[in-house]
Amino acid sequence: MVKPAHHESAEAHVTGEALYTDDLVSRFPHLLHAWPVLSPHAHALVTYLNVADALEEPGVVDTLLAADVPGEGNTGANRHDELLFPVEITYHSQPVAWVLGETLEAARLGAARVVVQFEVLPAIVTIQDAISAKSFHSGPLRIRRGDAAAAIDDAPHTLAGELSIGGQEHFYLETQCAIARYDETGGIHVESSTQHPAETQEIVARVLGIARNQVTVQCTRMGGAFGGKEVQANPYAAIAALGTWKTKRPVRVRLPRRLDMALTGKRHPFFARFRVGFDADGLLRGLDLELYSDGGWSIDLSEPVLWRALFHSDNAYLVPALDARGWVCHTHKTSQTAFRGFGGPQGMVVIEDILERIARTLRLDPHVVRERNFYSEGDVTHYGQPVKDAGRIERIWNRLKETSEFNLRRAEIARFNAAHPHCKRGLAITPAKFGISFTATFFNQAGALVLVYRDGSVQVNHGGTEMGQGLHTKIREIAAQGLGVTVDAVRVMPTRTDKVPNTSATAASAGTDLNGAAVLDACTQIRARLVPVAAEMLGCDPAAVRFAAGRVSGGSGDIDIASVLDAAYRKRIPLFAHGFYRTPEIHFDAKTATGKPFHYFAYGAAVSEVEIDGFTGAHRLLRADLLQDIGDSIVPLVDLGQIEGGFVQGAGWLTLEELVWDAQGRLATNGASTYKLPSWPEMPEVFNVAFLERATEPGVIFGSKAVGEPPLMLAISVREAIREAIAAFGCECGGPVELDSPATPERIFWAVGKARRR
Ligand code: MTE
Ligand code: LUZ
Ligand code: MOS
Repeated sequence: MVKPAHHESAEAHVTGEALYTDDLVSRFPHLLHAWPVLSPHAHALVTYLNVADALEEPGVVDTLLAADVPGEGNTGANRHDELLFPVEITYHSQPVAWVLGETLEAARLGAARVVVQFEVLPAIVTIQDAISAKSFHSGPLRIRRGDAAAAIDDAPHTLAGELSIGGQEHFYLETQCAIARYDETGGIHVESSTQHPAETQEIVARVLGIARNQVTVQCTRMGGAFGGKEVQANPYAAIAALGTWKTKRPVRVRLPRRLDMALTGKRHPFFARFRVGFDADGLLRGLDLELYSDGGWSIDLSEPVLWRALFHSDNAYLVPALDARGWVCHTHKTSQTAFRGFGGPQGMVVIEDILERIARTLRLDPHVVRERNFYSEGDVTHYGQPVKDAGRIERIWNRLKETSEFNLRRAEIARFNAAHPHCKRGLAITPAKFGISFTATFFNQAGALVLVYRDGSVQVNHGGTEMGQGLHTKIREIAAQGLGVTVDAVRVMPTRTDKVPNTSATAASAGTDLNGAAVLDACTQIRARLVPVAAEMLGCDPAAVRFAAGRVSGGSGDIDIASVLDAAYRKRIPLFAHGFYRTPEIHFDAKTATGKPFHYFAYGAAVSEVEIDGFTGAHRLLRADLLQDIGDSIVPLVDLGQIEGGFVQGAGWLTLEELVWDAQGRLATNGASTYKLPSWPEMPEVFNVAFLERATEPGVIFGSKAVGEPPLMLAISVREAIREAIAAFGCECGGPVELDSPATPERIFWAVGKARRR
């Protein structure tokens, strides 16, 4: 029996031996700790700043201010709109200055003694206020197909509505962290918990005003990232590097939880407004959609996030005429950023919300209206991309309905609900289609550097970062198969900018697709060089040479790969290679909003069953059945973990996790005590996960498919099951269930009351 491969660091994770950035602190003597001076206002001008008192604090070594920046004091990756030392404060708790101390405590006490005066300005805190004030970073972004207004006006039925969707805190277990020092040759070395070491290197070089070749960034692994470290690791790496530049000593920045939550961006809250036209069968005719995202104080990744929301406002459905427009609101809040799904989940929640409203208006079952609107083979999306493998949507749907006993359980639940006036169950099935590739086409490239030693052991360097998702585990499998060595012979090295340059963020679920293909490219080159050497040693035809698990065979011979490597070395054949991959055939024109932005789609579906208590609005997730298309899995146990974790994280976003900002723009939910995360009691009592069978994906590494983000959107079934249960409190006469997200007990309680009054 083949031993199921598990995460390469699983033992180290659970024994505590796995090293994260902050664990390296003890390796750097004379290290200084940095602490920020925070603004107590969301919008204000800094009128006076004096650090003299702070420097009197015992243990305080230095401070960092705008005048200390040798390069450009701006960490905004694209628009250069993030001053490291702002004169105008644009969100609550924004750092004004940093204090360096021999101990964290000294730095903290020093920061408290920095004197800052502010002129307070009015703050825009909500999306609604931003819309009224026309306070936008961007917009409208627009994707259109056909004449949506005419299609809606001509439709037999129309509906209009609104929906608010809350944001989400990443709550990675390891908060933002960086340690900078001078390296042995006078360059700046930064250990950073970053998904994008090349960009962290770029920003550090920018702030210090030096060339990128003077900066090395390394990421050993992250204790979770979920998009939160796609760009937002950069400013903390820059502060650490600036501190090192000024003091010539190693400097550590690590945000404790409270600061991480107050300072760093989250999933974008959205507000949607729609008008939809449909026929008596519930078939969509036209949709007019406005999406407003809350971008916070800087643009960050808000534009591509909004694009992805617009791309996914169809989910798995054919919308014959669609006019989708989006704006990024500029508010005085944290700068919202990438978060698993990257705007896709928000777009998909909106269309699923609309389909339920259509179904209940027509007194049809929501699942029937959903399946009637599915894409079929040959359809194209509103941005002009053919929906390849559209047939998989229905295949997954029908299979899951069977395995989850959907129809049988619907009948049981109807009986349960009839017998329980104050407690209702709901069952819902929802599909998910998620586009794989960075929508900014140029990001879809990757590099690798594979080093083979004469004893048959291997070091693999690639541009991807490990955040718990198992990328290194998959890369190890790929390299082992690609070279024909055992998995144990392969060591995946920490990600470093001096091994592979100009890399993309590990994001968009494409880590394995991109880096895996680059690694395979390098392995294939090395193997091709070994074939003639092995053929000569084995006395066989080169075409007959096989490499597997550290052995090389051909004809009747079978030898150790180390002997082939040694012979190749003596023939002066290089035993290392760099690999490269670029995703073929993708393109997108933002001006016309058409193209083929995605290499392929990842499909899935989920059935969720919930029970809600009419007195309290509390809900329980009784059972979840998921079916995800992951192609031919490279490491099934890792993929299973991704599907379970993604689903639970999505359910948390849609039902438990609520960000509350007060009227002054202060985040009131800045710790685990006030921000409710999913935990054991919130796990589904029955949890069945299956992979779609016969699902090889041609044109992707080993026929596999991306899995990191897509399962999160299966959690929309939980929200829809809750709406089913709420509807069950009402009469047969139907009517849409209006429910803003997240579906907290409070919102469910009020929605139940509304349903009961009908
Ligand atoms: N899984 C774990 N354990 N930790 C994470 O931080 N991030 C998710 C997903 N799964 C994440 C995770 C996000 S947002 C993405 S884009 C992908 O992993 C990135 O990795 P991949 O491209 O290698 O799948
Ligand atoms: N990051 C990005 C992403 O820069 N572009 C994307 O399209 C994307 N998609 C998902 C997650 N991160
Ligand atoms: Mo993931 S949101 O692409 O880092």
